Amino acid sequence: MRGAPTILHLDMDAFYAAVEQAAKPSLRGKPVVVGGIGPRGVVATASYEARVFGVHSAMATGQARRMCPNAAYLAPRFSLYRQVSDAVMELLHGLSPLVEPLSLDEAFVDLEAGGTSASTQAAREVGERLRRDIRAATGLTGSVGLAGSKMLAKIASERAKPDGLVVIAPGTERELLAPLTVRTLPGVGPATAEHLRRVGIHAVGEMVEAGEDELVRLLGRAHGTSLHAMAQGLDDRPVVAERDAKSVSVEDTFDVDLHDRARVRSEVARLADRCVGRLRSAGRSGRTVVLKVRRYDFSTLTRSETLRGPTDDPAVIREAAARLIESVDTTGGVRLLGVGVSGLADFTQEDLFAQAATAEEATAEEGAEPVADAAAEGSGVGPVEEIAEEAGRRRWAPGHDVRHAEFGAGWVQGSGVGRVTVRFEQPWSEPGRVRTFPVDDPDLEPAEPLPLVRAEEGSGGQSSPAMRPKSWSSPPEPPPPDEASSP
Ligand code: TTP
Ligand code: MG
Ligand code: MG
Repeated sequence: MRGAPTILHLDMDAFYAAVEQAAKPSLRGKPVVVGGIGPRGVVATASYEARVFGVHSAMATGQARRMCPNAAYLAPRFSLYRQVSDAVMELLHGLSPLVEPLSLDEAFVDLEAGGTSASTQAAREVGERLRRDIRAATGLTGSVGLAGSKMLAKIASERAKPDGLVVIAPGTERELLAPLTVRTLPGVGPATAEHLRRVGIHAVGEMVEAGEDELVRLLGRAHGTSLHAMAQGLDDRPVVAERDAKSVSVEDTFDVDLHDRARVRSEVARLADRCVGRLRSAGRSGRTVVLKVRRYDFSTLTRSETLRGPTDDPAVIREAAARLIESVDTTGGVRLLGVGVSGLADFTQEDLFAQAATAEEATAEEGAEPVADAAAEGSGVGPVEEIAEEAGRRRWAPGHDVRHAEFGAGWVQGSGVGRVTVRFEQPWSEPGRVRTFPVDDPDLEPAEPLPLVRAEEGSGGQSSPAMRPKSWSSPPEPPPPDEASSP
């Protein structure tokens, strides 16, 4: 816990949707939903304009379409999000060597480690400048939280959303946390919250009042002790530079050796859930589940199982840990149990969407089927929203970039019944016009995303070349002389 708010948490606003709005002038200020657009698709995120209608991350896209039929529904473009993320992370690295990314759009920064003086004023100035630099380099807004600990910095950036900055002055943490739901604390997932609810604890302040002994009784020693501290705003977790953390684990030592096999199993399940809580609060996922058992005679053994891909799914990790404990003889009694996950990776969600997209692609390539798919998906929805694959070869995903031999750069607004509708505009142009082509028009081809901010050589503007990601430092090809790019 620091005396000055020099831990910074940044989270970009409506990240994927904001990138799409920056790329597509006609969508600025409008509801935009990015996610799986197939029949079983899930919303990755929605622009704030779409959130007004109740659309949010992880909702079925079908449900979103019913709530907000007029939004633009776009397939994600991960490579572009990654490029923008790299540009933002580069700016963060300019502030301090200690940058801990939690996902593509989010990171902690230890400003003191970067030489910012330990004062509210200095921290606030760095935060405001960062927001301006992000805007200049990417055209996007991010929200910044500043506090004396990671937990509070993250709460601050949530309060700052969208497009703001909030400082939590050291010394006010306890008061600020007291009325908030227990779920605010890192490490309180649905299971722990339910545990607490059953004994009448809903708010963070009630956790403090319950006292450490009671929390330890309810949640076990390690978890109870750490949550009691967190509830008072005492959070000493350091900002860990990226890639330093290779595994996440939790363990409990029991006051009395466990002999009952059923109890051992239930403790393992509980530890697995806690481990998932840690994993998720770090925004990560892992491939190898590790079980640690210390027996009555202090002999300690570990067992591990490697999954096919990284996960942060509590059910999957719980089941793996359950299989592992079955291979351990615990008849003499157990002093300690631990569950860990290693082989950590980031961005589980992206992986899931990438898999979903591949699956959709695979279906789309099977010939006659996709037409039926498109028809099913299109029921009750405007035809421009569909992905269809009539020709059986080319697939025009809504939102993806194209280039037309005559009209230049644009993006797919929709396709269906043998036609594809393209809007010809670029990130730096006025909103462009729409034109429709046959899906197999030889003049039309898929294209790479354009940079969001055009490099202006030697301009006196506020953006300097250093702020742009390396991959964007050369100007893109000039827009073709078509009517859509008139300045
Ligand atoms: P978030 O930072 O949680 O959300 P956001 O940036 O869209 O909106 P805000 O922070 O302003 O509330 O997630 C960052 C990106 O991660 C998001 O734009 C899309 C992706 N994502 C998913 O793919 N699935 C999800 O369930 C969530 C929460 C996010
Ligand atoms: Mg965000
Ligand atoms: Mg985020």
